Amino acid sequence: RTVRLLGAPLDLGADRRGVDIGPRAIRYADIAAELEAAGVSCTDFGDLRVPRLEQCDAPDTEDDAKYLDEIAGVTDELTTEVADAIADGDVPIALGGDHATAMGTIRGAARAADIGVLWFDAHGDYNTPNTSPSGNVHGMPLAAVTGYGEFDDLDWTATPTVAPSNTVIVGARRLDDAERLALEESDVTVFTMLDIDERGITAVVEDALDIATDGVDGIHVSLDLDWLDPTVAPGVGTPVRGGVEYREAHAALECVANRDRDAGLLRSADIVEVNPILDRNNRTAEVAAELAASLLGKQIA
Ligand code: DIR
Ligand code: MN
Ligand code: MN
Ligand code: MN
Repeated sequence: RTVRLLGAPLDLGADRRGVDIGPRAIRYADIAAELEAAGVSCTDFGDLRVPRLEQCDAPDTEDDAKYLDEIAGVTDELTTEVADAIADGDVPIALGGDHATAMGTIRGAARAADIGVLWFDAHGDYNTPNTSPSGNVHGMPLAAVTGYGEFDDLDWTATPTVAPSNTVIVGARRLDDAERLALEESDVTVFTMLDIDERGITAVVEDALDIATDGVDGIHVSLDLDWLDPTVAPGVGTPVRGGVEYREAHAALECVANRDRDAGLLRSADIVEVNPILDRNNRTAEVAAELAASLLGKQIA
């Protein structure tokens, strides 16, 4: 098995600058060596071209989805790259960049097969241009790929790319009000931190896997580093206290890997929101690289 790394130095979807350096930081943390230690070979296809924020027209203050056009261009290219990687038999991992990246990876993976999605995040990322309090597109990708809400000019959002009933958020602890209501109305499953507290991470992830894989051919794993507690992963733009601990994170991804080993489920992944400017000694990128290895089957013993 070969992982194909695709750098997506996208920072147009988030407010805090620096997340565009994330792909580099994850490479410096030696994700390739971590994966090879997991027995997986790794090829690096370099970075997608992303317009620099300074080159873009400034959004006006009323803009309800800032830089959506530019982001759409980048994610369209990522869609093609991801679909190509899967067609070649590789497992593409997109290195973000902000979480808007996932619109590209998920669409690419969904071209080849019906997939479910596991969304590891403190947030729901289920805002739409109409509900978003921030106008930041990184808070919207899950709505876009499940076909919820109106995204001007993103024609592909008119139909679901993945079924909401195969979409599961794990570790949520900060949802915006309208976002929470929309998730309740939807068929998306949300496991909060309280679910993890009460039942333990592995029981929750096993349930999430049952839901995500029901009736589909494979899964996409989307890992926002702010899923982890900020003491473990400080280098993120929107930290929220009370996240999963280091060992819980590994256990979660090991559960996914175990299911994958039995059933060959993992189609693609993204590892996003690593912001080296806000990090301490590249710690968050190191955690990201280690978690990638767990996802691809690295075992402690
Ligand atoms: C917030 C932040 N809900 C928004 N979202 C983040 O801007 O829509 N997602 N940070 O990971
Ligand atoms: Mn996110
Ligand atoms: Mn988040
Ligand atoms: Mn529901």
